[in-house]
Amino acid sequence: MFSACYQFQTSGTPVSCERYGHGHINETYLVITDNGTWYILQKINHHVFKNVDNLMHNIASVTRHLGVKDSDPRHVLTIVPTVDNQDYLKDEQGYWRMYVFVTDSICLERAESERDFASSAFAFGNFQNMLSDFPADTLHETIPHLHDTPVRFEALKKAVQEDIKARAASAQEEIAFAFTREKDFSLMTDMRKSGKLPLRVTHNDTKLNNVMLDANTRQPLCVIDLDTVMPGLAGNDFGDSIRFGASTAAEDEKDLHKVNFSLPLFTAYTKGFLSACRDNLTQEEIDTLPMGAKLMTLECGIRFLTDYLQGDTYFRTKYPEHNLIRCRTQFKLVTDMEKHWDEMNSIVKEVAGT
Ligand code: ADP
Ligand code: GN1
Ligand code: MG
Repeated sequence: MFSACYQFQTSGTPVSCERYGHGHINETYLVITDNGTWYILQKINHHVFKNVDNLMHNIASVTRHLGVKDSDPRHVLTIVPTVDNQDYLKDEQGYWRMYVFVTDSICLERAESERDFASSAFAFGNFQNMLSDFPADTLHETIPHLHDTPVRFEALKKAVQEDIKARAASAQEEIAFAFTREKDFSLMTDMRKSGKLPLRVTHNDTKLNNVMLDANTRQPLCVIDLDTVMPGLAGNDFGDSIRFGASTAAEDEKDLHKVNFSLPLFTAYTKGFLSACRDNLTQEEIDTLPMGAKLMTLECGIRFLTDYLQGDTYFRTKYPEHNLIRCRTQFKLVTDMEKHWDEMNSIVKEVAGT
């Protein structure tokens, strides 16, 4: 066991520490103590999060803000302090933090039903609402330009030009796919710049596996993975959920016939999300929800592609083409969304009652 396990104020002494979950960024472990209490221990990815102090400052202040509104540790992610009363630990292996384990919960890699997906939508919509009175200017930018889509496109162009791993030849079709959509990348950032879209405090990583549901009732419990809570666009939070959860297959499915964009799942998410935060959204924000879905999917596709071209230094991969396979699923979903564009817009209008 890592010595870090013993450096937090746990109830009981840790007796086991096993690798846990399917996150692409941090190393996550389940720690169990001798009195049967469960904790989540994470080795923070310092390559991705350059300033851990700022990162943990964000998480501590956001969870404090949420905790004032709802003190149930199953509803708000709860930091376990170190024995020295700090929010994280630095040792010779890296940076560590511990969270209270959200008990009797499930975390899904795929939507098993429209109802589960709608529950996750409610959780993320509600999360955004609960942070609507959070002082955004006190948050640090933990990943600069995370959803700055034109900047992401420029990064892809540079990776293609440099081609440091000589992989561009094996990704010609994917590169062309992204390049033919160059104009799309600035659609929402331009609206933000001209003041048509407001900046909100958003989660920015609204994957289905970043929300915990009650194992029995399947009701939403808790939004987790708060590393990227920063000012952002409501449509991007909506869109990132759609990208991951409204697909009929896993993010790294190799058989693209199995990867389809599901309109019923899109509808379920739209209903859940808008039921939680519709009253706080502007008409422009509502109108751009489908665009958020397409752009977050396109962006994630080019992030995987860029990482593939650069030698897989960002996302955790299991085999050499893993990022390219992930890119292909995202682009398949973009193609599907383009085919169903009018329907997506009609669904949003109908659910929002506009
Ligand atoms: P990453 O940034 O690598 O995605 P996450 O914080 O999302 O890391 O954690 C990875 C996984 O660990 C989650 O998808 C979830 O299954 C599990 N997990 C994380 N925090 C908790 C928690 N407090 N309670 C229960 N499970 C958790
Ligand atoms: C990463 O950390 P995780 O696995 O929840 C990534 C997201 C991507 C996602 C793709 C901090 O999310 O931005 O959309 O992978 N998180 C970070 O699955 O880069
Ligand atoms: Mg995660």
